[in-house]
Amino acid sequence: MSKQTQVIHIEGMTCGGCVKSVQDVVSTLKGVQSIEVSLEEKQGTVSFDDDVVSLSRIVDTIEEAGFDVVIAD
Ligand SMILES: [Cu+2]
Repeated sequence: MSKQTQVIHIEGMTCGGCVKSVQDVVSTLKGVQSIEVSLEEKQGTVSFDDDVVSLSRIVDTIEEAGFDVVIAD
């Protein structure tokens, strides 16, 4: 596999600033093509190249920013 899109559930976002924080930290990761975050759905859709960055690295980055992540299948 290389390019893939994953939907993740993000807990702890309360406002647009939180959404921006998540988007900002994830977009700085090498290998991430895009991330869209919905505050209402508590969900993020991230497209990335898993030859360059792992999903767990992305999850760790979001958690380091102060949010909790649940991977949806
Ligand atoms: Cu906030």
